[in-house]
Amino acid sequence: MVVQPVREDKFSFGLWTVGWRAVDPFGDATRPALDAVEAVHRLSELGAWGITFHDDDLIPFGSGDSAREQQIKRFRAALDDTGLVVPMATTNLFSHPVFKDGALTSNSRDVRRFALRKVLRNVDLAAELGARTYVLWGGREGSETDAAKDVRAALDRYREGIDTIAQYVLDQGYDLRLALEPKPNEPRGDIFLPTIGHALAFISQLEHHELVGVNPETGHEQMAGLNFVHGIGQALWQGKLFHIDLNGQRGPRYDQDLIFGHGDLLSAFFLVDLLEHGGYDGPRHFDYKPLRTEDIDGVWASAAANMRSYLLLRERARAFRADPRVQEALEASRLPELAQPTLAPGESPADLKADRSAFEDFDPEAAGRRGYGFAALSQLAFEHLVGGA
Ligand SMILES: [Mn+2]
Repeated sequence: MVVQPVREDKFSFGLWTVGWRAVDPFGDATRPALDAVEAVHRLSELGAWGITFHDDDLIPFGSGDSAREQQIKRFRAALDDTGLVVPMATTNLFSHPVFKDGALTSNSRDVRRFALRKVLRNVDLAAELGARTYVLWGGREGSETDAAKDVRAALDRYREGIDTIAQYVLDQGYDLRLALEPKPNEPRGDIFLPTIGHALAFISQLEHHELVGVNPETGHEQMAGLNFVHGIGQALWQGKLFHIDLNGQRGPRYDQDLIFGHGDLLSAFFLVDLLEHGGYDGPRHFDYKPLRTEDIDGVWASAAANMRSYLLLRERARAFRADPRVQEALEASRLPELAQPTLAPGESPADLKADRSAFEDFDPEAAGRRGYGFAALSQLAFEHLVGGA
């Protein structure tokens, strides 16, 4: 099947994904460094729409001002040459040893102030390059031992940090929203805001909550043993899905960052179905790592594979939705009925109490014998997914 990504598909990649040199806790780099300008050109040729970066991916930590300006100029020229956009940027608050106890929640106040300055500096660059989303992944915001942190004080500082960044965005008049990225563990034993649910609850406590949403990652939620599709469903429901990181993961273990679809395939199918039919029109951003076994050709093959996986799943999801047997099975499963409010328009709790059909005359035994047909519906999804429908 011919599937060719186009700009309208809004596929984007982190510079750190294709640029990953495959250093892991047990082994050295297996690939040479990749120049940002080459990444822009190669991704553009493959049909991607955008590229994203941590400040330190583009400009090495500690670079002087002129080296920084020079690198930004080269990067911008590559964007202009190709038409690739920068939809999102983020900050590296986890690699340098200064952040070993976290950044916005470090026990050291001077480290927290340095971290905030590092974020604000890159927020300026993000706005300058036209980014609309600024992601904050709390890589080392957390601990290995519960003796090391007062969680309530840490969350006070986390809130102060995010509100300060949001206030800066407002003061500067930037057209930028913040997106928190949850992850349960790795690199630290326990990370604050470990799941989509924790992040959404935290956002409700912010002064500038309207400016802050989430950037959930497939693998991060699955590392916690949670259903990613349900998490995305709730983020959409709350109007908080500002950005998404797509990849593959096989169950609760270390963060695998596999190619999208190369983990829980059924979940990937239902996720694409949700994104395509659930009103999400933001970037389809891949946050994956090319396998450590790959040379540079394998890197580009894997980048293309992410987009192909998404497009094939989108095709299958559309066929699933268009199949009259699926429409019938959905009816039989009473799914359309779920969209019907439980109370009638204007009905009060007292009206409900007065409705004998709801209780006194209701036959729970008969309703308990009702079959829902979910097995047949689920099998139809499976058959569309494997091309057997
Ligand atoms: Mn990951």
